[in-house]
Formats: sequence, C-alpha cells, structure tokens
Amino acid sequence: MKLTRRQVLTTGAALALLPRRAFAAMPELVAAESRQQIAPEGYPDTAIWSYGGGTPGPEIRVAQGDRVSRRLVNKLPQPTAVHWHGIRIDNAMDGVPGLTQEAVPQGGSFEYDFQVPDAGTYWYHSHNRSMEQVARGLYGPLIVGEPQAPDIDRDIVLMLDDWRLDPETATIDGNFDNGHDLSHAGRFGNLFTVNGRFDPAFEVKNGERLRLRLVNAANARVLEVGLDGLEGWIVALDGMPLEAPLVVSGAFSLAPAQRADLFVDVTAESGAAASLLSIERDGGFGLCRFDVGGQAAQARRGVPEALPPNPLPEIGDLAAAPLHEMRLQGGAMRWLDRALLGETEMGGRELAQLGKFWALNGRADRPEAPFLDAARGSLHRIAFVNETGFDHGMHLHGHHFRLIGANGEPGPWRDTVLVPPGETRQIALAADNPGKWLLHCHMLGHAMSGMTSWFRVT
Ligand SMILES: [Cu+2]
Repeated sequence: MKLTRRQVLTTGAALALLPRRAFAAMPELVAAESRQQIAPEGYPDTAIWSYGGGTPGPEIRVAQGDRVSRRLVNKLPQPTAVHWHGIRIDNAMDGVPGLTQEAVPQGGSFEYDFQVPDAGTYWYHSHNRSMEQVARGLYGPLIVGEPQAPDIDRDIVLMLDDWRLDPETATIDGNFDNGHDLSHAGRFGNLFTVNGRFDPAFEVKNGERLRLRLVNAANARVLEVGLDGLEGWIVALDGMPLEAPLVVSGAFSLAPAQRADLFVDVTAESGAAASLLSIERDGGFGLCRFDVGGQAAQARRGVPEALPPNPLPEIGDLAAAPLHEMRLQGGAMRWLDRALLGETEMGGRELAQLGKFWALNGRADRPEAPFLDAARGSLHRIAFVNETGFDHGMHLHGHHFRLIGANGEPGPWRDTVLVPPGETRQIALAADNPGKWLLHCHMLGHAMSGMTSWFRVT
C-alpha cells in the first residue's frame, strides 16, 4: 500500500503522542573498564574490560525461538562490537566490524536484536581486536533453553579461561601484538579461571545429576578436560545435541570457542570433593571444585535421553556436494614463503614485519573476494588442510556444519572444528543463511595475524 501524504502526516502525529519510553525499552549491555579478583585471594585485584561490570558478562538466558535485544554501549577506550557465537543469526546482527557493521566507537552504541533458532549453550564476545578485548574479559554466556527442561538437578555454566597476569601485581600482560605469540600457538595464560574466578567451588550432593555447560573462552589454549568424582555423558557440542549421549571416558578436547554440554552424576561421597580437571602432559589439575555435602533425594538415574534436535538444515547427498580445499599455512617452523595481502604479493619476511604470519590458501587477512560464494540452500564440503605446525580451531559464522568422520559419514554438528597440525578435517556445510560470513581461526592471535577469510551466501 502506498501512503498518501495525508496518511503519513496523520501517522507521524499519532507516533508523537506515544510516550517515548515505549521505544526505549532495550536493555543495555555496557562494555567498560572494571576491576575483579582474578588471581587467588591475597593477590591484588585486576583491571579488566567487561560487560555489565564483571567477567563473564551477565548471563543471557532465553527460551528457544525468543529474541535477544541488547543495546551495546561502548565505554571502553577502543571501538568494539559483539559477536553472538554459534547463533544462526540475522547477518546484520553478527557483530563483525568491516563485514556486517562498523565498529562501535568510544561513547557510541549499537542495537542488537535477533531471534535465536536453536536451544543450547552459546556465548557472546567482542569481535573487534578480539585478541586483546576477549583476553581482557569481554565475554559472557548466552543460554537458550529447550522447550521442555531435561531431567537434571542443577544447571551450571562454566566459562573456562586462562589469563596472562604479572605474577606480582596481577595486572594483565598488555603485550598483545608480540610476534612470538602470534607466530606460534598463541597467547597462553599463566592462571586458569572458571567464571572469572580462580578455583571456584560449587555445592552439590552425592547422586545429583548436573548439567555442566562448558565454554572455552581462552584465546588460544586447547583444553583437555577430565572429570574426577563425576561420571556422565556429553549431550551436546557447540550447542547442538548429539544424536546419542556419549560416555565421558578419559579426557576430551575443547578448543577455543567450543562448547560441550555434559550431564554428569556426582559419584564422590558426601564430605569429599569432585573436580573438573585440565589434563596436561605431566598430570592434571583442578579447574573448579564441587564440594559434596549430603545425598540426593533421588536414586541414581540411568542413561539420559538425547536432547531434542534443533531445526538444522538437511544435509543431502554429500558425494554430490562440491569440495573446497582451505589450506592453513604459515607460522613458526613453516614460515610463509609468500602470500597475498589484499592484492599485493609479499614475501614472508615483509609479511612478518606487518605482523602477518599465517595465510589461508595463500592469502593473509580477509580478502576482497570470498573463499566461497554459495547459492542459498546449496550443500558444500570444505576440507581444512593444516600444513602448519600448530593446532587451529576453524570457526564459521552464521551456520553450523557437520564434521565428516573418517568413514565419510556426517558426524556431530559444530561451529568450530579443531584441526591438528598435519591433519585434514572435512565438513559439510548447508549454506542456508544469507549474508557475508566470517570464516577464521579462533586462536585469536592467528585470526589477527592472517587466518581470516569469509564466505557469502546469496
Ligand atoms: Cu590458528
């Protein structure tokens, strides 16, 4: 319908009569400098950057299909933007400066408003200078509830991180751009936290079933997670339910940005402590504790049912899907010989001087042309071929994909795939979400120093 000038004037007049607050109800997510006790008690507190005054930022918990609306207010000393990691989101809300929006300047704001199609464990974090901004604390949990609550006693979000702090002053090491970190495995911390605290404890009962929502918010560290005094199953990865719960036996890998939902039963006796462990080559240590006091009312439950599936696209005939190879190149020990930066070909030494150590298919940084131009609804296979000496966690925006197993069959749905050095991982992508989507390594220093590309769905 075309409005006449008279109608437009009438409508305008009617709007002016409405109270202004009817339009200004969007809750704020304020990014600002704050302080928090990150190191153990007895050490000074730490100047951090955070959402809502602490790290992790406020838990955003909504029901499947609901909208999330937040006005990001930037009170940081740098421009910023928020990425809603793992949400199959409207492209304009994806939070990638230079691709889906301009970075929000100091003192500026941006209104994020989007629907969440899938239940599960997600997170939000800065996507501008994320190498620095995430390391300073700019992340928080985004939890989307299933339509029917699963049979558990407690739902605990555990955001895992490692911080690089000065051992005397507990201040964050501000040397984010150093070439050694960028060209090697990345920035590793010297202090582990869960939910922004060192070695926190949760009170539980023997026999209780806990849902643990693990999020690896670290810059670069692949965690090998183990359990002590807890027994159970992985029920979802990167937010998406597994077709059948997978028994946890020994340690499992959780790369930066990946999530794992566990259902675990507290098997430690009352008076003892259970732990979530980080398993290292020379042993392991506790990330957080579960102090066991008392006995659950209910007898121990059996194997949990799978969580209800999310409305993900069909993966059709894989053999007919075009295969696109993405070679991961560069870094220490496999130094780039040359690569394109924009349209300029440069030698490895020249690139290193510009802080670029990595390339994807011979291109450092996000190129002008997309790695993949996909018709909406088309199915693709991508093979990530890791020619480097380091792990990389490759993340696609706006979509989940299925990891293709060694048997050629589609495996779990993920949004971030760990590709160990010298190995190849193949994924199946049903490109169903229109827009310009980033594709990058989630070792944030790698992303900043070359390992960033993009794909387009039209
Ligand atoms: Cu990487």
